[in-house]
Amino acid sequence: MILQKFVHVITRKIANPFPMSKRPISDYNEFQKIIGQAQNIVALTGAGVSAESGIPVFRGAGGLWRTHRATDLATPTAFKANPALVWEFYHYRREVAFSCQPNNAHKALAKYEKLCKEQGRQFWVITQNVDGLHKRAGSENILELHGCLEKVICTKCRHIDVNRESPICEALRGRGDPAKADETLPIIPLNELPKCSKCKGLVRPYIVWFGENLDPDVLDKSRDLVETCDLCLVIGTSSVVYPAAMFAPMVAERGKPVAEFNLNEDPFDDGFCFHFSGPCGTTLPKALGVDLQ
Ligand code: BJW
Ligand code: ZN
Repeated sequence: MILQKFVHVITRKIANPFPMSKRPISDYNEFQKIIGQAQNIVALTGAGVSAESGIPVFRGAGGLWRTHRATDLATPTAFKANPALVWEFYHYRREVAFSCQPNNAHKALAKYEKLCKEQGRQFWVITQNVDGLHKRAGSENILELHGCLEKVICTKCRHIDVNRESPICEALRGRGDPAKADETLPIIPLNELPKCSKCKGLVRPYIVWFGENLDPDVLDKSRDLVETCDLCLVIGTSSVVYPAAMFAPMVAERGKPVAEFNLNEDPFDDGFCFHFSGPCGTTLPKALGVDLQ
């Protein structure tokens, strides 16, 4: 164990280009030197990357839907207890996501991926987001760790459908607006909730909820990328939800540079090389050196 820690400290010191610095630095020029030489880059994204598109984050201000914490509705227990309420929440989330546009952070990542492709370098986005905005911005190498809002899965036969209809069923029309105190409306009966196109069973959002396993193929591919990348960007995530939360620290443990982009002033981990504080719609295009005009 002690030997393992010693190896980590040594590898970090070798790979960290700024051994005198105790904390991550915010030097755009130095970052550009590192990213310009990186061959396998991973960008791990969270809710903060979509905040400037108008999609609320989960924790902190904006994390409530009516009186409920968003993370309390994103559970299998909540769905079992009240599928209509959870569907109202997701119907609202779908309407918001489908009507929002990718912002400069999504666009910068997509543009940088294209540049990497032209130069024979590898660039992947591993996202915790379910809003589909990376794809709509033009990113192609995307792994969606927590599912996506435009898919549903049958609770009976497990059939997965892509469904961008809004509302997804007639009973949800006009429901779910958090600003309207419509929890006094009658609960939508089970047989009026969205149904499977194959077996007519109840479908649920294709989202990974707390306590549920991630898609094993997505998880394996993500781990492979995290274990082999030579640079990791960690953008707009509180890094509290596992397994995603361990990815950037795993890269730092291997002695490879990690660059964090977050509104927070303080870095998540002092083992990261870079920390760029501020809205990532501004910091990320600047750091990647892409022109979005
Ligand atoms: C900006 C910005 C701007 C804002 N610019 N920045 C103990 C140890 C290890 C694991 C566990 C444990 N106890 C329980 C677990 C398991 C659990 C877990 O991690 N719990 C933790 C809370 C402790 N994990 C799971 O259950 C996962 N499954 C799993 O591990 O299976 C195996 C297993 C099961 C059971 C036990 C043990 C193992 C599944 C996790 C599924 C997460 N699902 C959700 C909801 C679904 C998505 C949806 O409906 O949309 O995913 S939860 C929610 O959190 C959502 C997000 O993807 C996820 C992460 O949140 P994120 O993206 O970081 O958002 P925020 O709001 O937290 O942060 C936003 C950040 O942006 C902030 O830092 C801002 O400052 C910043 N920001 N504006 C830059 N403009
Ligand atoms: Zn079915």
